[in-house]
Amino acid sequence: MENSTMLEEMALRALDEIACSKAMTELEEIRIRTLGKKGELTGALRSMKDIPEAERPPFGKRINEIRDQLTEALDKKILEIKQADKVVRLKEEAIDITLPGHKQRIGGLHPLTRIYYEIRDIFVSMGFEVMDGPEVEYDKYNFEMLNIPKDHPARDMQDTFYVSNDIVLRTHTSPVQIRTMLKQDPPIRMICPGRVYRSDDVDATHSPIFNQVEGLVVGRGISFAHLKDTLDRFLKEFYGEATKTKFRPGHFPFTEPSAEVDATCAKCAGKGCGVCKGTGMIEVLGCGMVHPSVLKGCGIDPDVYTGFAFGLGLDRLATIKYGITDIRLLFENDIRFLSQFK
Ligand code: 2U9
Repeated sequence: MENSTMLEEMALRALDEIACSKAMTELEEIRIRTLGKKGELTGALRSMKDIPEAERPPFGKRINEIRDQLTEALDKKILEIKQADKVVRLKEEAIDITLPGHKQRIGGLHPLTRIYYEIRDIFVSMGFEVMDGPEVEYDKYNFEMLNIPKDHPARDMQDTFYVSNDIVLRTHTSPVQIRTMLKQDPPIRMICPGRVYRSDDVDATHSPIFNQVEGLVVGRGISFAHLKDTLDRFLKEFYGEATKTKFRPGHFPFTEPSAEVDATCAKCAGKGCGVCKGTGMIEVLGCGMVHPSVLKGCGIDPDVYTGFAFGLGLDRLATIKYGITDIRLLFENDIRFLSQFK
């Protein structure tokens, strides 16, 4: 067959194949076969020497035209395939943003933490500082320096967890006040929150681990009137402005005089209910003027300075405030219980 006819046929076939191809690999094969160094067009160029000289220029020109035509067709097809690939890829990678998202479960504060924060904020607003101390404590700080001698019933083996002869798990947060008075001169205005330990059997109202907030104010001329007004103010802030308070005589080894304080029952507003056993009042804290020998033991002259202290049980306040009938719920971390406090 004549060279020029073969060239035209080759060109038509190649163009047809380019038009029909669906993949980059196919196009690459066609490119190598037609335009490559050992390809069909190079072959045609070489065959020029076999044709009459007069026919060579138009034949050569035609080869160049076909090279341009094939290059153009290949480039165009490459672009088309790339675009088609992109459409497929975008389709595959598409994210359905109309799907509903996963709902995040947002936690809440533990009821004890909530109550503590409320109490802390009230005292901080009155100028009290928050102090911390160890839960494993010297017998000396937990008992001795608080006027609790060796034969006092509060030191009974049944009440206290002894770590060794002179080290205990603190039975109240009072040693934090002792530590503060030992290292800080009056005036002192502090609260100390924290976990305390007593060797109690567990039941609906008792736990060997519970939580207290205690407070201490020491300064010149601090009197029972300061104590009464501070705690009355605190209880009105905590339970509501309508709350009434009653200070009854009490007894603690570390305070003299001492008092136990009742507040209007928040559940029935003083009318009498199950929570307050019909009395309309409920015992919420203990307090008193710091015993002179406690001040003295901490290097504070009781003839110059006086002070008052108070203590409250957080767990008890939480059960009263939220109507919780079993203290164990506060320690079991059952999500069905906790999720009610959001
Ligand atoms: C120092 C001096 C005095 C702290 C006080 C109470 C009264 C009190 C109880 C409340 C309920 C303990 O958790 S509870 O069972 N506490 O009634 N606490 S006065 O007196 C102090 C503390 C430290 C140096």
